[in-house]
Amino acid sequence: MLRPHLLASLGLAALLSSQASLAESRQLPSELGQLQIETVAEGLANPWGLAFLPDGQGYLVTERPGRLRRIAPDGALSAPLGGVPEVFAVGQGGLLDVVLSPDFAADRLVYLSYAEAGDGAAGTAVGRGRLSADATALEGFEVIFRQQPKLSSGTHFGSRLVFDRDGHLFIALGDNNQRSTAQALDKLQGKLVRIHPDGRIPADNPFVDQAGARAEVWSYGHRNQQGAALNPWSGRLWSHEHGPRGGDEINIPEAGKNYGWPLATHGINYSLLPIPEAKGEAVAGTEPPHHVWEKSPAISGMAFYDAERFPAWQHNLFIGALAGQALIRLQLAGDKVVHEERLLQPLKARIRDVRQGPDGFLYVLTDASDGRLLRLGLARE
Ligand SMILES: [Ca+2]
Repeated sequence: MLRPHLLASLGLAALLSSQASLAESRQLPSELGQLQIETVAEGLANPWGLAFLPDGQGYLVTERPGRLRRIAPDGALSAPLGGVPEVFAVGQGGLLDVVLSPDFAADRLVYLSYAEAGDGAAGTAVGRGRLSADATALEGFEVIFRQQPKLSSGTHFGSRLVFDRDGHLFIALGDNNQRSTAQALDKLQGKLVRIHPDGRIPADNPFVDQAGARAEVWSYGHRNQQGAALNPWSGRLWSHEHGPRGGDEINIPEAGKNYGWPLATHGINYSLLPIPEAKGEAVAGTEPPHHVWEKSPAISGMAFYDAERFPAWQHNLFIGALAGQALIRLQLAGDKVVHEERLLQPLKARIRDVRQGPDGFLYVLTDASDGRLLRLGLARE
């Protein structure tokens, strides 16, 4: 921990106490150099997902209560965009992830994941709409995926959206806080799903020919995935998920495999009682986590760094921490995690999302009723 006099000398007291100072650039020490922090925008209501519009047109950001906004390059917030679906904004539910189509320059399609009400409960849904020429609305929004059945009363919706290099759309989901569903192949809770961008199911998905299984499923036994990204060096999808009390984990999910929840876990219930289904940390027939935190940082958002701008960050993986109030930097050797550093801790901010921008800076969303979009870089020596 930094001592109070050191905080003062770094100007952090001013940063924490004065809104006006937020627009200024601040620096914090880090292992790889002085971390430079700029506030791009503030006044965001629990921002959840971030996408970069091409040609310097700014950013799209979701706010969990159900609004999609454009942030201009100068940080000005637009009015909420029209054409966004009604969301179930209860608990962890609401408007969640946002990604642009891989062919956005031609099709202008924006994909959203969100919690959707129905049948007396709620579940995660995914849809897409065309960004209007003036960027004030999504046109022709259509739902391409629904998590069925709907089982959530407000928790564990996931979710992240990632396109792979072949144009498949991966949807990382949660178990709706209904543990046993993660092992039930006829339900879409606790699954990683793979579909085509129009919602059709790829013919080579692992369970397409298995009776009683949902053909959308890519992998199962996941608890609540709030981070996923394509590894730029291997082309493979990585996802991470919240454990219960302990046991947050990263997986590199392979087709048809079982990632364990709730049979295998490194955690226990928040009530401190054992999880009834749990048989241990390693269970035959289930895949061990690629990386696990015995004490949960409560992870959300995920970005591999492969840009030229800050060579020191090359081959690192950045993950947000909510309860842990940090940006986690994981140094990789190949796929292996070899070192961890926690950044931004003096800000005492819950980090919901992290992305590498087209300019090579890292961008972070803080989860608060007055949330911020931060831009991070390393100061030149
Ligand atoms: Ca697992």
